[in-house]
Formats: sequence, C-alpha cells, structure tokens
Amino acid sequence: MNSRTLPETALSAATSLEQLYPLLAERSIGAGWNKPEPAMWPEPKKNFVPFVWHYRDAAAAFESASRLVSTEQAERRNLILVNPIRGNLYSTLRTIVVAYQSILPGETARSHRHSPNALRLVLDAGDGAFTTVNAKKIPMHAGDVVLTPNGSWHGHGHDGNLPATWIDYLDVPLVQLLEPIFFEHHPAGVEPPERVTPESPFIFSFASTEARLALAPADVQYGRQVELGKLALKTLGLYMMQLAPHSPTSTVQTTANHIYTVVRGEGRTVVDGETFEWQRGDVIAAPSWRAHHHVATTDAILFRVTDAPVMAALGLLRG
Ligand code: GTQ
Ligand code: FE2
Repeated sequence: MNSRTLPETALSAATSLEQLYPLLAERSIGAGWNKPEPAMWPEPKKNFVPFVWHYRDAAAAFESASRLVSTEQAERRNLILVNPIRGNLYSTLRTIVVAYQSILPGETARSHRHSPNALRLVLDAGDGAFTTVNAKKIPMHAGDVVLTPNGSWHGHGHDGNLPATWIDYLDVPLVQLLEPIFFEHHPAGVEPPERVTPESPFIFSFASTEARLALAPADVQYGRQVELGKLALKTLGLYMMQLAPHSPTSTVQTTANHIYTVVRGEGRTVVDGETFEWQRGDVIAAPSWRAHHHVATTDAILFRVTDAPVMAALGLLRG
C-alpha cells in the first residue's frame, strides 16, 4: 500500500522521531532540526577554485580546431574555460562562463539571441572581423569590448584575411540557476546588416579605453581603473585596470566573483596564497570570497569582469 494514502493520524500518532522521519519523507517533508546537511555556514564555502587559462593553449587548440570544425558545423568555434571542480562541466565561476572564440576569414557564426547577457574582449583581429548586433555591423579590433545585452540578435563574421580571436563572457550559469533560459536562432541564419556603426553603445574601443586610462586616478585595489559603461549590463560590471610594474595592488576579498583577462603586459595574481603567472590573453578566475591581489612585472592592463552588480542588487555584496 502507498503509505501516502495513510491518514494524517499516522503522522499525529508517531511515538518516536524514528517513526516520524519516514512518514515525513514519504510526503517530501524534511525535519529542519535533522537536515542531512547544513543550509547555512559562517561564511562563503569557496566552492569554485582559482585558476589561470593560457592564451597560448587556446591559440594552439584553434589551429587544429580550425581544420577540424567549421563555424557552419559549430555555430560558435569556442573553447570553454571550465572550472576544475568535481561535477562541473561548464561554469567558469558560479555565475559566469568564459570562452575563447575564433573565426576565420570568410566564415560566419550565425545570428541568435538569448536571455543571458554576453560580451566579448577582442584579442587578435586584423581588419575585417565584425559582430552584427541588432542588424548593426560593428567592426572588432584588438582591445575592443563588444556588448550583446540579453535579447539582442548577434552573429559574427570576418571579411579580412587573418584569423580573429576573442574572449566571450556570459552570465549563463546565473540565468540557468534562476531558470529563465531562452534561446532562439535568427530566422535569416546570418542576420543581414543594415549598416556599419563603428560608434555604437555596444562597443568600447580600445582607443577610447586607453585615452580614459591615461586620465584615471590610481586606486589601491584596482590600479588606474575605468568602468566600461555605467552598468553596461545588469549582471556584469566591466572595468579596465592599468597596473604599474612592481607595485602590488592591495588585497581584495569580496563576495563578488571576478574574471581578469590580460589585455597587455605580464605579471602574477595571488589568490588565497596561490600564485598564477600571466601574459597577454590569459584569463584568471578569482572566485567569491577568495582574497587576491595582482603584481604586474611590466606596464599592464587587465580587463576585470565581475558579478558585483548582482550581489549589490540583492544586498549580498561584501568586501
Ligand atoms: O558569441 O554568441 O562563447 O552565444 C557562448 C555562447 C559565444 C556568442 C559563446 C554564445 C556566444
Ligand atoms: Fe550568443
């Protein structure tokens, strides 16, 4: 007999907790005083680990992947930076996924739109690489940051003659957690651009970033820093930081997750006592609540992507 059909009198008549627990379990109720694991702990558990991914590995992998898979087959030729913790198959950090992406001259990566927010930082592109955002064709050059806020149609293409590589950052793991994932292919396949717009609210050119950095005041935690957009995306804060050689930043410990990408220069980032050396194009993950600081060994620029806007909006930003 299905004990679910037992009358509540069985519940009310239980004479021991050992008798009560299975009756509750049959009804999918847990005794709060007898949880299999705690629901809260004194401070964040640091489930994700700090890590560095090297551009030289991605660049080498793209040499073979470019022979082995076309963007026609792949939709996006991307290499996902998967945090090496047990059971994780996708996320770079709890709320963010990062990927290197390459496109060859003549290729197109067809247009789509999705509820997660996305942006990319261009690493290497001769003339000709572009992203089409809502039918506006945006040329992409090294150091540029291109936004595709959630719901915007976007596809990529390349009219030039050198392979182009960039890094994508998306809030997919956050949206997965919250549930409202939506994804749609563009009916036209590759969305035809109406016009070319080098000036667009969706692009921060490296030239404008460099000009702003030159005027930015020095900050102990983040060096000379400028924000790209005032909350360019609702879930991700975007900053460029310029570090002087051999002057360590002060240690940051925050509930926000951080991805640092090396736009220029060399150095190291120390996260929870572990040292990660970096050069141009490398990506460093500094998870929530992991104390970290940077030491550049040359003049350096880091692109800082953080979910601090999410934490702040929810009253969860500390540090
Ligand atoms: O360029 O549209 O790396 O939708 C992952 C998902 C890139 C993109 C990624 C995406 C894109
Ligand atoms: Fe996309």
